[in-house]
Amino acid sequence: TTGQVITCKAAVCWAAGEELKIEEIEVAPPGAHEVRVKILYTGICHTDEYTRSGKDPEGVFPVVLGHEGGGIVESVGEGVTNVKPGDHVIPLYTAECRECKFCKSGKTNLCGKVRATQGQGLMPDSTSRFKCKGQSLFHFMGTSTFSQYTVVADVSIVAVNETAPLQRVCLLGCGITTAWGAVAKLPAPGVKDSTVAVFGCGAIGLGVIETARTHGASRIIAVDTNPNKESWAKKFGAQEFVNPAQLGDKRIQDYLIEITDGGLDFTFDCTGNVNVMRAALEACHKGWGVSSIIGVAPAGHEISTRPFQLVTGRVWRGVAFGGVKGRTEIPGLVDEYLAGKIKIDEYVTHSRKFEEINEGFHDMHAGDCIRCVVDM
Ligand code: NAD
Ligand code: AHE
Ligand code: ZN
Repeated sequence: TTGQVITCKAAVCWAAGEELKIEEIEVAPPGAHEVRVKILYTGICHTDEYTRSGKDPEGVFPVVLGHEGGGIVESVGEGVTNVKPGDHVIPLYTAECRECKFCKSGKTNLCGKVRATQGQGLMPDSTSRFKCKGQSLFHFMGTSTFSQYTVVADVSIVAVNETAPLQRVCLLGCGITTAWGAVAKLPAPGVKDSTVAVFGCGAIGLGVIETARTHGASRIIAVDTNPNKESWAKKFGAQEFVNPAQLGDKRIQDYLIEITDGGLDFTFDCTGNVNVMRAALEACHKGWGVSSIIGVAPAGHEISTRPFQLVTGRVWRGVAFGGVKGRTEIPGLVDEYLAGKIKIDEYVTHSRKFEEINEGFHDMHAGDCIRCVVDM
């Protein structure tokens, strides 16, 4: 069966730094090994704002942003076997082909199959499925969930339990999974009986705090320059909160080393600020402290520290999508949410209609928003 072009609404970012504009767009049918999805809900992640603002070196425009979505399969192209029309699905910005060198290594969740074209804003055949006013639009992160219909590669989608509310489990498409995996997938024994400091208490940082708590961390210190985040951090399981802006001349890393008898076992950067990344590394305990970078830094920004910090046994690492293999692991995370073992509802502070998506971006800047879910 040859599919038809679908006309629907999408939020288009025409140029870096511009607000999104709701436009009527045309969405081509899925090609071979592609899936067309009706997106019902999408979260807004700080990474969408990062690319919209022009700070992403991979940013291309005009583009349909969005990567934290939930929807229903509308149609599938030739050769698709992992999902079928009607399935409830979560698009995956980290694909899982199970065939490439990365997937077969057993060492990483990064997949090589579609990443190159994904980074160029294109489908795997190097073309786009989106058109607006006769002009081609770029895809984003292989997902483009800010459209009522999107097309994704079959390796970039997973079906989940249909009884799960998509307005909640869409957040497993990025933020909550990222945070969960960054902690839960550390090599054993992980954070059990260990001290942890979390820099940045947005959805990512709060998810790290929550997962550190459920995985038996003995002490969790939250760090944020926004004083309103103290109650949030404590609600999710931090015992202590430090505002680095209130330490006078003292550097945050020196303060943390002082109050922890030499530094933390584990630290996490959930800000994307390279100075914070340095502080998080240097707040680690000599000999064994491990610092994970989760935040995404603007184009041109680089990290630095004295190599002596690493020579003396601290480890600097980073993690994308929590190290999670989406097709294999997301269905289980959805079931854990349904069983009450993973929080999602608690992160949703704002809900917006599609027409108000720009307000959703403004909500993020206001500082009292953890996650905004947009009803498409
Ligand atoms: P957010 O903006 O909601 O949260 C960031 C928090 O950091 C805010 O509470 C802010 O007050 C705090 N902060 C800012 N500057 C600080 C400083 N100097 N010291 C301490 N705290 C500071 O963002 P989010 O959605 O939680 O995302 C956090 C970061 O993670 C972003 O950079 C995002 O792009 C990135 N991210 C990465 C992945 C991945 O796979 N690696 C996945 C999702 C998000
Ligand atoms: N395009 C940026 C890199 C952005 C980045 O690091 N993205 C994370 C996910 S952030 C989700 O909110 C990621 O998955 N990275 C691994 C990958 O393959 O992109 C740049 O600097 O070019
Ligand atoms: Zn994200």
